[in-house]
Amino acid sequence: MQIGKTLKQFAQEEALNHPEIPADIASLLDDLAVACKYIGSLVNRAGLLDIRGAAGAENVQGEQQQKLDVISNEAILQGMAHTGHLAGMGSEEMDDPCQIPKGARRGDYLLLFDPLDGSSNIDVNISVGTIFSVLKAPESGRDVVEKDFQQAGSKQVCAGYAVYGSSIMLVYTSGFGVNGFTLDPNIGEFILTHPNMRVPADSKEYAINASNYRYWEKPVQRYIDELVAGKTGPRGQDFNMRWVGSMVADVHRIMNRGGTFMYPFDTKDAKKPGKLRLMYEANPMAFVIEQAGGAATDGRTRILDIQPEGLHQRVPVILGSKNEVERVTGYHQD
Ligand code: P6P
Repeated sequence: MQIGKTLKQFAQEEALNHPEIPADIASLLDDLAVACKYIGSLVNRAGLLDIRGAAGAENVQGEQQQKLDVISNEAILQGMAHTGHLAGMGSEEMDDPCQIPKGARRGDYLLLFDPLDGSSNIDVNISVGTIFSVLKAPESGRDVVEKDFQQAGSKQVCAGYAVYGSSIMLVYTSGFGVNGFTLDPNIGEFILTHPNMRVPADSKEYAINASNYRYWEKPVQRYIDELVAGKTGPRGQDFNMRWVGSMVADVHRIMNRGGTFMYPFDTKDAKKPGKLRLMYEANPMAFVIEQAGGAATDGRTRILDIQPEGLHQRVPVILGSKNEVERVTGYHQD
């Protein structure tokens, strides 16, 4: 009976084998994992503690904050502020960047995160997650400004997610493949259980909120029409659809068995070209998906090539099995 390789042991070894990975990323991940374990413990007890439901405030996105959104946000801010790794943080739940407190040692990295993605699912016991992205700070030793975060996703040093589901897992990449770790609650460690995760290039499964059909662009309507037509249409085979309403859950399924996740451009709200946020949802998930052999675009442009214009910028997202994502992009070019 073996314990298995812990997240920190794996990340340290990965940095030794790949000098391009900064050595302190292992410790940053290990510190972040503590916050994720704490969040997971609350999510799994939400019904027993008075932490379900709305917090009674809106976040910068204009969305109803759930109590656990606020608690999870605080857990990461407090858990990471004094680690000495960070120059600053950016969160879905906060309008402005978060400074490292006076007296705390500042580090070289910027941490961006969605502390609890899909939180509206908590009250109905559906998987939710934390999404994170690590960038190098342009300068250290000073307060951060929003412009410091506006780096293309291709500049990410590390990115990944924790999924609070039937088990708690943490999946990340530092640019040399993707590896998944399962929390062993008996010892409180994330153990390597899914080495070298890969996304198959082809798949018969797709995820999209089909109720938005009438708001999509024609190329997306065409693509989905063909999937729905199945073997009676030009694709000549049947497809299956899933939509969890929690990006982390849908992406984790794709990381395990392939498929596509789509939140395409829609005309539902002229102010929002897409629902998902570039810096702490699309970019980290695109990095993970690409590192596992998949693809991620906004329908036309590779997500990781998009030059950000703001901390909370939204983008359309089409990601997953490479051949399917490229088909959608091709239809936009027809
Ligand atoms: P809809 C959760 O709010 C989220 O940002 C993603 O996790 C999820 O994929 C999407 O929105 C669900 O959006 O419009 O189907 O509720």
